[in-house]
Amino acid sequence: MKAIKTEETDDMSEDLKIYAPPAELVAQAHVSGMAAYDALCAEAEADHEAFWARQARELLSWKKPFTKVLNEADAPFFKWFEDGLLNASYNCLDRNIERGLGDKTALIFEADGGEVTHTSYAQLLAKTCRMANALKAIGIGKGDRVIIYISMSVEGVAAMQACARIGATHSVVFGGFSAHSLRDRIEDTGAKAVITADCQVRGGKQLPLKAIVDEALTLGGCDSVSKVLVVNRAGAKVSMTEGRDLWLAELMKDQPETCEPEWVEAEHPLFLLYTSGSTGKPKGVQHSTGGYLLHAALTTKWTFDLKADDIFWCTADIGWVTGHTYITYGPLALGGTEIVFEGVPTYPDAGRFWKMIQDHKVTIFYTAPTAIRSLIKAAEAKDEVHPKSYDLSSLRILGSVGEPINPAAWEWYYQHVGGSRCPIVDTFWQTETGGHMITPLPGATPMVPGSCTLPFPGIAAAIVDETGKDVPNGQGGILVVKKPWPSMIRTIWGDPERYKKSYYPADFQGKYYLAGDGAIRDAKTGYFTITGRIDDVLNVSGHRMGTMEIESALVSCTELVAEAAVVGRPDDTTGEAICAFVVLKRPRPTGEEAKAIAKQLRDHVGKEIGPIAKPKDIRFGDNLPKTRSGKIMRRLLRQVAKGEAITQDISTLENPAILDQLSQVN
Ligand code: 6R9
Repeated sequence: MKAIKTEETDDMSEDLKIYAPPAELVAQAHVSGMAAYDALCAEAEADHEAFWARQARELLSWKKPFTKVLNEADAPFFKWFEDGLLNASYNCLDRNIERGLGDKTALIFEADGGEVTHTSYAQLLAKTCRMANALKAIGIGKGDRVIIYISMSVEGVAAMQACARIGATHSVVFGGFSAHSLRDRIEDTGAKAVITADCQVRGGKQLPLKAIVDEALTLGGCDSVSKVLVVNRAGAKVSMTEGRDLWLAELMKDQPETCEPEWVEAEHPLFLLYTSGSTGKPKGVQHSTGGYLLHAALTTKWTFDLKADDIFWCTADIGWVTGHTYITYGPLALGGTEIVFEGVPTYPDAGRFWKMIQDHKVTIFYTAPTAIRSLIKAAEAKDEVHPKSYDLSSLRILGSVGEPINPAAWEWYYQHVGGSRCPIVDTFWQTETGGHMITPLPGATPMVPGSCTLPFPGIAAAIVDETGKDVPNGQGGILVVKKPWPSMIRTIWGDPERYKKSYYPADFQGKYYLAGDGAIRDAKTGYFTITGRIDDVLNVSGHRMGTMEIESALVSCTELVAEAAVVGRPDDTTGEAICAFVVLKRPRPTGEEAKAIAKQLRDHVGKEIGPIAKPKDIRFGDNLPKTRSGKIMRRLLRQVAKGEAITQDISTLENPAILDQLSQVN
């Protein structure tokens, strides 16, 4: 990988706005300066396996050291460090205590209402072990799957660690998903147990969790579940089914505070996490133990430059991959101190993030562009919630994840949150990649707003055309990764064929990992900019949603909906917004009636998938625009959704009048 040279920086600034990393950060960073970055890239390029093997030996503790690095015999089902034995929870907890960090704070938990609790490494280990023993007591062991449906909490992190400790594979389901989505995941994983809470508390409100688990389990297909373990978060009223449901605290009460880790092979599945693809049901992305944990630790170290006295705050939920890698695994594997926040950025007001940074003296802050954009709006409307009203001088590094960050939001984040002192790491990666793929390193890479800059050392990212040929810089194309890397997806749970088809398609002779995003490299600097998904996946507030999933949810409202097409349209706050075009089984409604039906359909989608999937716009037509062969003209619908003039040839449209109908927002 040819990296840009620092001396080119002056050159580049003629046409690009370049932000150099601050000298004092460069001086003490884990990866200090572009020469160090270049050297790491060169090391990986010279011997890919040796590079990763060195990192795996330096960063992880192995019960039995690996002797094999990469096994490509069954490509694209790659194996890394396959004969090594380790345990993820041992790496995140015990070994930090063995290194003298037992009393160090691992987690600073701040509840929705503002109460703060500190959990030391020794306490987190004790809690994890008691939970691990509790899981064993109900018959969970190595290879069993456990669903975790809980909000941000110490228990949530401990539950993931407890599964890892006994070799059970966890699958965390975001607390915003509906009973139907939860049921689908339970069924697909064949989980033996569900760990949940009575409720979650967000924005001053209690939202049920246990009741949704109860509902999911009545929907059918969940026979594998024999136990539901319930955390008492807020004393909410729940019904407990005799013989199936147990209060977790009661089960843990008499369990010992020690639990011998289950030493697993590096390839043992640490977790499954469901994410949307362009077709069909969400995919259960399977991650390994060794390779995944390695990249979680290495990227936390290099991208966030995590040091012993940092206070790290990743605002993502543990229900998303970002919460897995940069809350549960990466920072803990390095013995860091991190914030776990239960609430929402706008409660009690939109200054909550800034107040928490001030109160906890956060040094590294990692959030999503959509959060930044909504906080910009609030801050510009009211000084009290503007970052300038808080002392944010503890910050040294900022991060962004989940979607492209537009240059205006980048500049605001840089100036107003980072005081023009803190580098922003715009980290491009995916559920499937396990950790950062293309990102600046804060003490090395000169930054350009809106660009995720250069590949992480050891990641062979490239841009190719449809035939797999490299495209020259300055020309857009398809983002691929040319060599396997340790934290990559191993398979789609229960569907290896779909894994192959989705990520190693025949178009590239099955040789390159297909990310599903388009990208372009700057002609001069070689910097990457992600141009958006090239498939039918939307990114709404950093959440991945398949258009097909939302369409199926709409047409599952069989009494009303005949046909539906879903597209994305740009949105100032959420990045993309969901726009649904619907043909009803009854005459096309207008006015108040149309509004009422649109609401009914939104609620239906909320019930089928979860509130995050509710379309922002719903529009009704007598028909959808189709080609002669009956294909829905999605490109046309995207233009209609944006309110743009139609530039496409619509001569094949049977009834052009429907375009007027579909332009009307309800
Ligand atoms: C970690 C995460 C992955 C998709 C990905 C891309 C988009 C993520 C981005 C970004 C531009 C960034 N994406 N980070 N686009 N710049 N820094 O978000 O995983 O939920 O699987 O989403 O998000 O489109 O393909 P996931």
